Amino acid sequence: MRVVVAVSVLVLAAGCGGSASPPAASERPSDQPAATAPGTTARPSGGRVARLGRGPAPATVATPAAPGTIRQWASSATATSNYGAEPGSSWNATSAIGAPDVDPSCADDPKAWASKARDERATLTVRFPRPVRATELQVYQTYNPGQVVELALLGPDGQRTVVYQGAPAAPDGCPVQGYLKGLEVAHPVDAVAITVDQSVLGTGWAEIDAVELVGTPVA
Ligand SMILES: [Ca+2]
Repeated sequence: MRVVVAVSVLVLAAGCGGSASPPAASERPSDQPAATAPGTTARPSGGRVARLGRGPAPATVATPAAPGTIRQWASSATATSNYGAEPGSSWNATSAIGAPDVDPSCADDPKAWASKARDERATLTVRFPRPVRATELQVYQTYNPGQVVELALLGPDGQRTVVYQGAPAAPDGCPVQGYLKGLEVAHPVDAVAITVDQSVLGTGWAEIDAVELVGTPVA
């Protein structure tokens, strides 16, 4: 694995709104309250990975891509663990496909991915239509954020580059857009693996609404 990464990672917090929608089963993710406690962001492990900090307001994230780059939402998704087992079902990995449909709400919402258990470590892998030289990544965390512990960029030929590692840490507010900018990865990227560790904070399900990849298309 050849790794070249120059990153600044930021976690940005927006206002918390909305509450969980209906369902009743006691097992569902809504058993857990939204994370509200302020806290510092995670620290990187190793020198080559990202630095976490506070970011600008969400509105600034919607800026157009730089000339020559494209912005894409995930077009398919799988996970090592899913609250909803079948693709298309509530809280299945497929809930992370496409543009955000939970954000800007902070809510326990079946339109975001959640793992089967509320206290496990699990990985969501999202794929994108076009391989790019990745420059930027956005991860929309819409319930109990701050539990992403690893971000890896994957290439079409099996490449894998870890661009962020850090311990869980409760952020200032919810939802949170975790983002990486200034990425420099030595291979094309067409997928991202997002690992959450829900065994530390005790806040329950970390739900991911959407993932956006920015970069220059690879011919
Ligand atoms: Ca979604």
